[in-house]
Amino acid sequence: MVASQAVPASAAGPLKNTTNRWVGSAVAAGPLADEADYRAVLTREFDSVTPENEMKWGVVEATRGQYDWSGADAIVSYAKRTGKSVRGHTLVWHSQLPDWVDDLEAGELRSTVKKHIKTTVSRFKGKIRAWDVVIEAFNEDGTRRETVFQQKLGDGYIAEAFRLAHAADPRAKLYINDYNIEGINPKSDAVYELVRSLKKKGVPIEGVGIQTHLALQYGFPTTMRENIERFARLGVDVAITEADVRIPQPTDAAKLEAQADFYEQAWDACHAVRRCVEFTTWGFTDRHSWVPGVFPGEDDACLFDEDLRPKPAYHRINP
Ligand code: 9MR
Repeated sequence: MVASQAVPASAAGPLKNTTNRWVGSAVAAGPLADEADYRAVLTREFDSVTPENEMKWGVVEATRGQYDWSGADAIVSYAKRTGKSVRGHTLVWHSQLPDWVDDLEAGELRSTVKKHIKTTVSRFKGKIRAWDVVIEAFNEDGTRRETVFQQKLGDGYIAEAFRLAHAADPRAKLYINDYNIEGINPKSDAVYELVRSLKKKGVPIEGVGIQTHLALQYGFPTTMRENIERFARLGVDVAITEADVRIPQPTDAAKLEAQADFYEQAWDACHAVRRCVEFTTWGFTDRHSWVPGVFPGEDDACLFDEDLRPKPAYHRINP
């Protein structure tokens, strides 16, 4: 099969060797274990991995007090074997929460979040380059999302999460992370203001993760570079953490070129700013992608097709 061949997809060499940024992908433990061709392309092209679901609270502690680290451990040990960096994902998120967390009253929720952060971060201490500590905390209009954490713990839950994560692994780079904050808009303004105030208070926040889930029909966020620059000026790193570009079906050659334009613009926006240190995609093959399940009628968002052949977008960023 084309995909398992040892030669890189580009004459220039693998994607990871073309830049001094981390080049990552979200990884799922299932195909990593079961599909040799998936593993081969991942190993060849990327130098960082983000567990797509395997470190989420709902996965590691679905039943209170009973931990399942099998998927997370498998990905972290793959990374060690193959010399890859790991981005930890994610500690405090309103989605994929275990059911039992919803019913806790404030005091117990606070101590439970504390235990969750301490347990998870300590377990992988020294093995995680960067953690997505809090993700998706804002609404599109820049107000705080009314999550269980916001409602019961109040505004301070974010600073608290960063302090706890830092105590558990002082060397991991700690990030806040969100989607639809690629360009300058009310939501990215809110993240900007939050980072500024946390830095001022001495909260250990070191990065902003810009997910970069894009879709052809919404156009490219043209202020992306400017936005990355303003975050960098606050004295934090920036990472592109979940890039993909959805195509309204059916896919054709023109749409694949348009997708390549989007990837190239996002790649260039990151590379224009010294403090943009990572470009991670949310999966690398259309064979396994969250997109069609969540956006019916949209698909083919990744750099490689279902047969692991590089698409025009790949060749655009690695000519
Ligand atoms: O790709 C992930 C998918 O497999 C899960 O079912 C989903 C659960 O909500 O989460 C997806 O990943 C999300 C990520 O963790 C946070 N940002 C948005 C991603 C896409 O939904």
